[in-house]
Amino acid sequence: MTIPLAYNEEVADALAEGRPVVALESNVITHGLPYPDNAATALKVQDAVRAGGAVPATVCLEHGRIKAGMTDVDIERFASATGVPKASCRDMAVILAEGRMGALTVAGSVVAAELAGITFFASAGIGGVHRGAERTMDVSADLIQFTRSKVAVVCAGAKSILDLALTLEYLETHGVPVVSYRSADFPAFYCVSSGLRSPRRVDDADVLARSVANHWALGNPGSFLITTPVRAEDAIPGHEVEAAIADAVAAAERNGVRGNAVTKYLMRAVDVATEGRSSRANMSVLVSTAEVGGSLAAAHARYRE
Ligand code: PSU
Ligand code: MN
Repeated sequence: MTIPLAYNEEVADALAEGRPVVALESNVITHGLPYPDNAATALKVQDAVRAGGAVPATVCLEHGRIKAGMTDVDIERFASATGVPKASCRDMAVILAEGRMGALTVAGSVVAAELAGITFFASAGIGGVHRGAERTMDVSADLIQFTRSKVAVVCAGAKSILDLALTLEYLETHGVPVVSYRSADFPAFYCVSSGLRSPRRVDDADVLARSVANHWALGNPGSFLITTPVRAEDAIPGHEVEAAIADAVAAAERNGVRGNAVTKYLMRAVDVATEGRSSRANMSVLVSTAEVGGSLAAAHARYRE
């Protein structure tokens, strides 16, 4: 059997004509920002993909189908609904069988993108290895799914609520390339640098497009990670968020927050603690990753011609 896919018109036309498409996650809509900012932001992020030269395909689950390209009406419905479950790769089968709405995480989105024939995916922040994972074993399924789905993932690294050094170690062990586009360091969402050097830097979009194609021509089964940092003028210095993160991690443990609730809990706590500083950086990084994702998908589509 195959899972039914529902494409919106813009995405269906682009794929049929071989034009570049960039998948976007829907978990950020339902679990990222409050309504109505979440709906407005989702539309802005889609426009950023268009500004980069590609067609956006925000992906979600509904009515037993994978939607590849949410319409504005879909986005409004997801943004205003309450209780839409976070759908990672492990959750998709049951949510589809029950015909319910599901907001796809990065892991769920790369599964959806690959099935839909979409090569590029952009997300401001990916999941990773959590701080204290040596005790909790909390490693995001995003990383594991990167070892399985052939998708080029463009992101601004991950928030420092995670252990980014361990996140890079995991990706190295599993042979997932991490390439920083036009920067030397692995970024940390709000921050231009995580303080960690990126394993590799490439400045030329065409070389990057060829690298993505080569990765799969070499027989590799998984994703190719590309990072692009927040614009320096909108960034938050790392030391300004560090105290908030340490407090949030301690509070999560104290309050017994576990499983798939941990990430949202930590992100909320840090956003509250850095309010004012974080909202501008947040918007900036959402838009810049989507725009760079669009431009790289366009370079990749040119390279394939
Ligand atoms: N922004 C981040 N990190 C994240 C997320 C957003 O900086 O982890 C969201 C994404 O939707 C990601 C999900 O796929 O959280 C990962 O959740 P978990 O850690 O439970 O795997
Ligand atoms: Mn987890």
